[in-house]
Amino acid sequence: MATMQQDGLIQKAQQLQHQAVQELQALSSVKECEEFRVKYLGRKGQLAHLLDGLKTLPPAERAEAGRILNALKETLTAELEKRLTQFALAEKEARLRAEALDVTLPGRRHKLGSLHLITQVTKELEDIFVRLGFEVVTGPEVETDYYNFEALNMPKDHPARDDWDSFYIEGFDDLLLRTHTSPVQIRVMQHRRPPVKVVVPGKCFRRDATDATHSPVFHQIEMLWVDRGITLAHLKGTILAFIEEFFGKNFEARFVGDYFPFTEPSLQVHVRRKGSDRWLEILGAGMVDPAVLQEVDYDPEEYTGFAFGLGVERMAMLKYGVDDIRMFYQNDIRFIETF
Ligand code: FA5
Repeated sequence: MATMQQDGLIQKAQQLQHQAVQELQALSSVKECEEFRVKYLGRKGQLAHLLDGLKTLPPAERAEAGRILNALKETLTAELEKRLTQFALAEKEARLRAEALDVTLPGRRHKLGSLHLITQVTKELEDIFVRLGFEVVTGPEVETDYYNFEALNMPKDHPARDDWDSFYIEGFDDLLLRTHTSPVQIRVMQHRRPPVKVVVPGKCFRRDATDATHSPVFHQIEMLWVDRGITLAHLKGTILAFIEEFFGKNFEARFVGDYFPFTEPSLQVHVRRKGSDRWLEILGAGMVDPAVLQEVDYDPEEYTGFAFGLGVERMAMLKYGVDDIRMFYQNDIRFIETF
């Protein structure tokens, strides 16, 4: 027969069970399950509180009351675990659903950049010259007066210097931004004996008025071939070969007499699309002047050579039908994307 005290405890246990089962059914998340566990099954929870009450029972009754409370604890724990597993599973599924990739969505396109047309044309020309047996070398953009003028047969008072007016480096009378790639001819020949067969791509700078065919910064490719027995025929043959290779058969070239202090004889080359009435000057050329060969200790009786310097922008303008050189530098994306 149950005593009063035991009755009280069992009654409380039943109330607790009733309330807990109701709450269990209302649980809706893992978090709420955790709160439930603390409230009922935790160290300071309601069940622990009832278990504490066992101490107040007479020893003979404790066993029975303890069994009831332990059974309740087991029931609540098992139910809670069941709910917890359900929610954990549901929450995992929801998370996976949220993270799922929709592989049917169209991808985001990344725009691929490309080389600037001037760089493309420079590379294309370098490739042609390399196939013709030339080696690519480069030189400094800031030059001394000696390499830019003096060694190229243009002493200080030479009037031809006026054609190549440049930008001088403040505080250094002797230093300027090179006006052409020809100074690299001297730099190469000073360090090598013939045969010399090089091409020199690079930037040049001039105080030229800007117009449709002139820019104060532009690109040249210099070509130099010095060896025994080089003649004007080699010069013409090489120029015609690379022009045909670069432009194809729809263009034609003409040679026109010119003057450069560092070549003798000198000439310039014009190119036009067949059928067009507009020629464009693309390069200056000539046989290396004996005075230049002597400057680098080559014997002009033994060696001869030819050189030319072509304007890369002009080549690109002709081939790709660009009417104004300024288009290359304005960075208009519609123009850049065309090539
Ligand atoms: C020279 O610069 C000589 N050094 C070329 C040379 C080399 C002659 C070796 C003989 C032997 P010129 O100033 O003509 O020459 O320039 C050569 C080419 O560079 C021109 O035909 C033109 O295509 C290009 N060019 C010259 N100035 C400009 C400029 N301001 N803007 C764009 N292109 C230019």
